[in-house]
Amino acid sequence: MSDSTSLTEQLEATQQRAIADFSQAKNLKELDALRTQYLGKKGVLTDVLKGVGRLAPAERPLIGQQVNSVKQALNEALGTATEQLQQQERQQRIEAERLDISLPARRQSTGARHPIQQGLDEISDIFSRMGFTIAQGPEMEDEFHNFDALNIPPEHPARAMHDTFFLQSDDDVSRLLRTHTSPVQIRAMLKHIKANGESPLAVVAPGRVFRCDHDVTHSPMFHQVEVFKVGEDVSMAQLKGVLQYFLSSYFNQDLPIRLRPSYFPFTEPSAEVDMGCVMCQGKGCRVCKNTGWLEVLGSGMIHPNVLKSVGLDSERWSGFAFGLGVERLVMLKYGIPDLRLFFENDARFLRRIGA
Ligand code: 2NM
Repeated sequence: MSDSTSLTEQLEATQQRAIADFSQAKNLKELDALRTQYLGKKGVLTDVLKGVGRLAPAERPLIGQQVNSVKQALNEALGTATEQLQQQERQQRIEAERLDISLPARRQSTGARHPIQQGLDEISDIFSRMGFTIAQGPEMEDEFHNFDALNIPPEHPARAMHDTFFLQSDDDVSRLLRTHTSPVQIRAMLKHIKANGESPLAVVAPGRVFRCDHDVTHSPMFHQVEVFKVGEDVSMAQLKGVLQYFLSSYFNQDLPIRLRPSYFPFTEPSAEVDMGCVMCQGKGCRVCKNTGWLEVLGSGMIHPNVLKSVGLDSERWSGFAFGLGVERLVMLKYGIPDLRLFFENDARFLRRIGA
């Protein structure tokens, strides 16, 4: 057997072995190693080519051609194997990354407004729809806005240490935690008149208030909504109409209301407002102490001194005003038996009422 015959056989054997090896590569990395092993500078094919130098010059071109065709066959086989392995690896990745979209999602806890916030919002919304402007103000007040401007003189019992949280103050003005949201009303009136001059105004002031009082039915921090309207011919009849509409709207039912004479320093005349008992529809029950009526808010015609204190001509302007406790109204709406539930923040309670 001549040298060239033996080289030809070696080349054929190499080609077969290489193609078989390529097709059995398990991944692209292995395939690349095989490519280097056969076609690399120090590879099998180069080794075979080293034998060409020993051939007679006439035999060299033929072997050269064969080497080229083996290279071509090997490259083709490499291409095919590469594609197959790429396809296979893509398939494996898709399998591994597969998501089970039928699996139920983990529940997200969304939270909810506190029942009191919900009450504040609902009540404010009703007045907002009637055309009242929503106003807010500071929880730390001075005596002018919380007391003087509201016709509460310095000797008035509402000013006693007993009721008011007084605060340490840097200047000679004494600071306190507001005992009602009326100071917001005073600020709203002053601001409105400064900007627009004496002119009609209707405001609702929801917010947190503080009184030094703590027992089963009183919390030192609670919530109020106060409402007023000032105009040239604002009457007690309008007051009663607004109250009737508001209470029926909040409790989602037609409710009778009645006004009983009362006293507040900032209104004259003043009236307590009762509504038909929502627990027994007025028939008499434990909640209304068998009267069929529930006392829900205080009201009246704004005292001339209050109008004067913000610079309104009390001969020309009149106004109605009222204030209510949010905790009490929310308790009546949802049949909540104990004030303390609002402040314990037991998630089970909050979830039942909150939205
Ligand atoms: C009440 C009862 C009666 C009231 C008065 C005012 C203001 F600032 F306009 F004069 N705001 N709220 C008022 C009147 C509040 O709460 C029981």
